[in-house]
Formats: sequence, structure tokens, C-alpha cells
Amino acid sequence: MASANKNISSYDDLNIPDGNDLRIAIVVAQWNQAITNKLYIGARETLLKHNVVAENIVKFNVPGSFELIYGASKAQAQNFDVVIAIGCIIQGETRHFEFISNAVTQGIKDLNLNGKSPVIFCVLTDDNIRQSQSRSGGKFGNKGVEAAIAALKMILL
Ligand code: RBF
Repeated sequence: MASANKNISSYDDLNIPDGNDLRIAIVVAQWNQAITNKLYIGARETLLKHNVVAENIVKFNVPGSFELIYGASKAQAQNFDVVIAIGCIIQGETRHFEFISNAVTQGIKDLNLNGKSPVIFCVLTDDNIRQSQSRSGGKFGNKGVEAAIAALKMILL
């Protein structure tokens, strides 16, 4: 699972479905906002590059990653073709990290099983802010870009 060997932020444009006519929701957690905003910009710019119309990209802010589940389920109910959930959970001194990470992962998995549209998981779960910086426009690319590509590919299904 090491992202060190899996930087798909530079990808082959030719195999990406066209985004014209799609409506895409991006749900963004405001905790660690400096990171989540970079992930959001990476995702949005990638969708625009693949012809998603700007008005058809709708941003929903939620307070923290835990609220991504509710935010994404609200977006699913509004008939978006695909939903991207963006968050950044960083290890602290207590066990919140494990509980929040597990809850968000399971919650988004459940939305994928039961909801109308796919929910793309763009939640960093890092040991420290440096790891998050490396994955939001640093040496391991921008996971927001990769989430946008995953979103476009899911439309094919
Ligand atoms: N939300 C995040 O998105 N990333 C975090 O790293 C994060 N750390 C938290 C640590 C603690 C101790 C608490 C109480 C909350 C944290 N949250 C974090 C916020 C959480 O996702 C949620 O917004 C709040 O718990 C309110 O439901």
C-alpha cells in the first residue's frame, strides 16, 4: 500500500473518460484545511481539465473527516454522478486517529454499497503533517488529482 511506489498523479490522459455532462460533488473536511484545500484544488483542476463544467462541480464543506460520511450521503441524495470525499487525519497523542480513520473508512464503504453513486475516498491518514504535505502537492503527488481520475473512471461503470 506504500504510496511511495504508487504516484499516479502523473497519469496517461488517453484512457480517462470525458467529464462533459457529469455533475460531481466534492465534500471537503475543514480540519487540516491547509492540506484539504490543496487536495480540493488538485481534484477540481483535474476535473476541469477533463471537461467537467465548472458549475457542475459543487463543493460541500464539513467540519472534520468524521462528518464526511454525512456530507457524502447528502450529496448522494442530490443525484450527483459521483462524490469525492476529501479529508486529512493526522496521528495525535490519543486514540482518536484510529477511531476517526476507521469510522470514515467504514462509513464511506457503506455509502458505496448502499448509495446511488460512488464515493471516492480521498482521506489522508498520516503520522505527521510532513507526510500529508508530501501527498497534497509534494513528492508523492497530489492525492486530490488521483481522486478526480478515480471519479471519472468510476463513471464508466
Ligand atoms: N478531523 C480530521 O479531519 N482530522 C483530524 O486529524 C482530526 N483529529 C481530531 C482529533 C480529536 C481529538 C478530535 C476530538 C477530533 C478530531 N477531528 C479530526 C475532528 C473530527 O473529524 C470531527 O469533526 C469532530 O470529532 C466532530 O464530530
